[in-house]
Amino acid sequence: MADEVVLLSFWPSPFGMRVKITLAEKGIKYEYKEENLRDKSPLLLKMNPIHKKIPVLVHKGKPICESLIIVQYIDEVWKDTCPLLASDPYHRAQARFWADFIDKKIFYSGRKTCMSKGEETEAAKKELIESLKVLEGELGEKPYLGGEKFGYVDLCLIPYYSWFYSYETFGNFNMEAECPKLIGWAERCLEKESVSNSLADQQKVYQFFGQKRKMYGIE
Ligand code: GS8
Repeated sequence: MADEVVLLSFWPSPFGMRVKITLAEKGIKYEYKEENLRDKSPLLLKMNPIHKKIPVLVHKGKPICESLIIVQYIDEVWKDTCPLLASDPYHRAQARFWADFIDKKIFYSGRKTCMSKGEETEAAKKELIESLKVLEGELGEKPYLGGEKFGYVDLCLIPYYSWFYSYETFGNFNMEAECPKLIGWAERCLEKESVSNSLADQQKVYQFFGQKRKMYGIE
């Protein structure tokens, strides 16, 4: 029911996009509330008083915070439709390892690539490309990071596709030349409506970073 599930998010956030994909995969109807992170709503402050960050899922009035925890919560509560984590404990542990790797390695180096200049950009870009290549190695010849079908690790990483154009433009490199298999994987993921309908537009994200760079005097 629409009034049972509410998502508080901010459109360019890869963390928020993860939750949108998960809700779409499960076919869950929900109310979406866009947050202004410069003027956070009383609801966000009430629902996530510790970190005051999006995304927050509010289910039957109760908040769940942190994107990976939200995705796992949804997978556990709506367990009969389209399971995202494997049932085998070892495979679950492996998937959690890679999600953790993505959180530690991709977000910050990617953001720095878009929000810095000179040597700082070069260092961030190097870390970003190295980490993406590690993920490409993990993908190997499989269609998805989750194996034969789209799963938890795929939905953790694919939101960064929305940032790829910004990475290569601000970082001055070519994603497809550096990580061709990852681009093939991203295109495969995008064939799914749950993904294509949930991702932010690459050009819009680029404009968003452009504005932020002006605001922070990086240009
Ligand atoms: C990260 C959420 C986050 O950084 C998760 O949900 O997985 N580990 C968390 N959210 C950012 C927006 S995305 O850059 C946020 O809400 N920032 C607001 C602030 O820091 O004030």
